[in-house]
Amino acid sequence: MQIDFGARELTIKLVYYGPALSGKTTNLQALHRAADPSAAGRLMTLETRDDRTLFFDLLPLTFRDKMGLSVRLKVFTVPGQVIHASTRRLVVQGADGVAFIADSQVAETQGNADSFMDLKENLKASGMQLSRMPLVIQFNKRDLPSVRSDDEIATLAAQGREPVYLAVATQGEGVVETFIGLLHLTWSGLDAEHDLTRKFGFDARVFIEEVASKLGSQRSLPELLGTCVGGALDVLKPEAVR
Ligand SMILES: Nc1nc2c(ncn2[C@@H]2O[C@H](COP(=O)(O)OP(=O)(O)O)[C@@H](O)[C@H]2O)c(=O)[nH]1
Ligand SMILES: [Mg+2]
Repeated sequence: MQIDFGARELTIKLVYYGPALSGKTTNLQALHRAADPSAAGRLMTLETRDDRTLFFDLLPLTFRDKMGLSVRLKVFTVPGQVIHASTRRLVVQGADGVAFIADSQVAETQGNADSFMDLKENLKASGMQLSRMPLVIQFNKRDLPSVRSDDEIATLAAQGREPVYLAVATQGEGVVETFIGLLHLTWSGLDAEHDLTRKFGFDARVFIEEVASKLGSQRSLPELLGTCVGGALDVLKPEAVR
């Protein structure tokens, strides 16, 4: 995170991580489509001819609260292919929060696990710890046949502390929910570390609801946060939302 007290501006870095072709770029495209033009910058995406992300994607989003505080969210994706390890390492540097986009197809189970280990190692290489990183997990491609069952994912989710979301990113389903969960968790972590709410006189709940509405969601924050199918519900319980 970068803080500019003079300009009352915060810049937060969010990273969409996961195996190749799990739907990271598709999540950003759906967010970009959903976002009010006043909030969204240009989605920068660099792809090779086979539709795969070569470097990374970047979606800049900017929101201003009523007190004049600007919050800039830089949302990145990493390229999933094994050969792009060094790019992934660069992109996770300085991340404030991570959304791990898993592919729900049974055949991709090992690919998800490998990518998760890779995330852990790349964070470590940058002096960060996965266990201290605000993290949400999305199981994408729920529309495909041969996906892991809802029950199986709920069981997995119950074992970890990370909020888990189900999504069909191509149809925009679960995309805003995942993003708001990530933003909420990331903000809570940054606030605990830097006391942002007090320093800026900032109302996080009002702000995150404003972000959700600029992303086209009419739902209240507790409702949005409640869409996760497991994980750290204690962090995400409505009364924990300030
Ligand atoms: N059926 C289905 N296809 C998806 C979904 N999300 C992404 N895809 C497709 O999966 C492929 C890879 O998606 P992309 O976002 O480029 O993956 P990335 O490598 O993680 O950035 C593309 O052909 C997408 O259209 C989904 O929810 N359902
Ligand atoms: Mg991509």
